[in-house]
Amino acid sequence: MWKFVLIVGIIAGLFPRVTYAEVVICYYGTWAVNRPGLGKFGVEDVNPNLCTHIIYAFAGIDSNGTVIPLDIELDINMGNYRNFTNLKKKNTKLKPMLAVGGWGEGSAKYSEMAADPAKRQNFIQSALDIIFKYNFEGFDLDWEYPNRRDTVHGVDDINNFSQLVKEMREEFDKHGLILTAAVSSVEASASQSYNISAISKYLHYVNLMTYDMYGPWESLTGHNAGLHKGDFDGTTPREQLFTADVAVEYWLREGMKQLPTRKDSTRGPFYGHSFKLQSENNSDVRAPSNGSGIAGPYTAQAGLVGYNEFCAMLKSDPSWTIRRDHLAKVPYAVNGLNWVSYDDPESIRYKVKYALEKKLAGIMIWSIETDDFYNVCGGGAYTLLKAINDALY
Ligand SMILES: *[C@@H]1O[C@H](CO)[C@@H](O)[C@H](O)[C@H]1NC(C)=O
Ligand SMILES: *[C@@H]1O[C@H](CO)[C@@H](O)[C@H](O)[C@H]1NC(C)=O
Ligand SMILES: *[C@@H]1O[C@H](CO)[C@@H](O)[C@H](O)[C@H]1NC(C)=O
Ligand SMILES: *[C@@H]1O[C@H](CO)[C@@H](O)[C@H](O)[C@H]1NC(C)=O
Ligand SMILES: *[C@@H]1O[C@H](CO)[C@@H](O)[C@H](O)[C@H]1NC(C)=O
Ligand SMILES: CC(=O)N[C@H]1CO[C@H](CO)[C@@H](O)[C@@H]1O
Repeated sequence: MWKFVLIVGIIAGLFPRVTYAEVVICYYGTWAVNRPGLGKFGVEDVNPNLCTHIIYAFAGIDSNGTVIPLDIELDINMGNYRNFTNLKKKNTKLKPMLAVGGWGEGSAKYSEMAADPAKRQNFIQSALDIIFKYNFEGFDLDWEYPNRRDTVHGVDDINNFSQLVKEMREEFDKHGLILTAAVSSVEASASQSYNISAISKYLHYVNLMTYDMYGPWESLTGHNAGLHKGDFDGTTPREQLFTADVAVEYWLREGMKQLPTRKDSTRGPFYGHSFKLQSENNSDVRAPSNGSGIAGPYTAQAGLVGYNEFCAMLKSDPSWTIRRDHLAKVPYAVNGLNWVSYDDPESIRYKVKYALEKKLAGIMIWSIETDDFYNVCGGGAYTLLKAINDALY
């Protein structure tokens, strides 16, 4: 593996510090190829020079644990797997990987697969088959989540997942393949799903999903991905624990490794959550909220907006007010009853700086197809990815 070593100058404090980062891991939600207008994002729209690893989301599994394409027409018949791994021809250092799982796959099949030695072998061998057939260079496990949701084997999922990761790494090492996993980040969730020290031994990178901390499913507004405790945070356990930095500290304490010995990365979201306020009179963080707010024109899902969609709204409608939570290091925007928590180049730079300070392996992005890849908003094409790369290198 290659490694970037950088010096980012003097971090506020007593001494200059050398910092490292080696990865920008980019998830690509391949369904974006079906979005209308300027929201359409196909493999040909990927800038292969702004990521070190790019992950195709998602493959699934069948009831035997066999890895299967979730969209055979797109993935196979239309050549999307092949086109995706061909991105390597444009950047020979790029590592194209395939993610299996995701929210839509649920937990049950994965719980069954991980509990059964034969199905685990089936899973690993079929993963290898796809990897070799289509020239992927690694695999990302997105089981959402062991011992949660519609799990079959409950708490046994924890050790079974460790076992799966161990067996998979042993097999992958024979072929020089990369193994990563996307994991829930905050202690309240992660402690139900993982033996962190066990999986940290076998994963090349741990992709911490440090987002969805607050969303429109709750009765109060809050940051999707606050880096630190914010201006409005009180002393409840919820407010004390649901931030990216507290989640990272938890994982480090439990055995996730830092550079240069080992590698893990934290994740920045390229989307925001939208809320509907109960009253214009209270539009702060922790204001009473009444469900999902605006949807984006391309992602078309109430309660969620891509950065590309939201920056265009901010640009075209002057009635939005942007505020910043100076402690949490994230912006939010208010317009009448509409309230949106999101990330922008400034908040992304803080996250990169934090990752460097903590000697994490780098930054993970969910997901590149909602970046402003066409420069609709004037921040430059691939605004957020560029901000990450500029801050890192
Ligand atoms: C699972 O494996 C069994 C035994 O090999 C086979 O009969 C069955 O068709 C498989 N199921 C799927 C969904 O492929
Ligand atoms: C894959 O690339 C080929 C050749 O450029 C192209 O004809 C095809 O449409 C691409 N497939 C997809 C799904 O974009
Ligand atoms: C977690 O894994 C470690 C390392 O494999 C092991 O020593 C420890 O006993 C496990 N913890 C639990 C609670 O199973
Ligand atoms: C919440 O929204 C619904 C309509 O979606 C409205 O009928 C209700 O009055 C609102 N509740 C509050 C407390 O604002
Ligand atoms: C907002 O505040 C104004 C002035 O205090 C008050 O008249 C109004 O009823 C309040 N609106 C709501 C929805 O609480
Ligand atoms: C390694 C391990 O803990 N295996 C367990 C996986 O789950 C099954 C079903 O609950 C258990 O029987 C195994 O002991």
